[in-house]
Amino acid sequence: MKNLFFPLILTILFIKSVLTDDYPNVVGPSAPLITVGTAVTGAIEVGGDVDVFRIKLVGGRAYRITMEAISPPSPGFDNQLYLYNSAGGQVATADDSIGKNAVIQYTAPSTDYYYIKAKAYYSSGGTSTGTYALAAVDTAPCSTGCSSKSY
Ligand SMILES: [Ca+2]
Ligand SMILES: [Ca+2]
Repeated sequence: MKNLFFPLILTILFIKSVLTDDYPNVVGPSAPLITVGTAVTGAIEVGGDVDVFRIKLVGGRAYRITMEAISPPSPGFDNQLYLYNSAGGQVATADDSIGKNAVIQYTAPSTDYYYIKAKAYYSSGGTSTGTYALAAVDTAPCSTGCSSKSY
């Protein structure tokens, strides 16, 4: 019986953490709607968690979408952002844009809903959980030290 105890506890902890995930993992209309200019906070509760948000962007406007670790970030919390169009196609991604924080610079080609996926680099054994602030702003160009790539 002893040998079953720890796997059981770990399973219960895992299920509990999955059940308390703050935002859905799926890119689709069920993702909670956030608005440009209003920051939200969330958590990567377990390694491999992703949190998906829905946002309306206006065609021709440039946006800066930032995922920033909330101080103090757990060591190794390396956040990453993905941006998808309304059809679920990936249009931009960012990693290590400012330190370990992710910043996407994106000019929306059309007025539509887009999806933002927040996650952390995940490798088994690594520390990949933490809390973050996520915000999209209609913006001026990124200040120095930013990078992102678009597809
Ligand atoms: Ca989460
Ligand atoms: Ca999630």
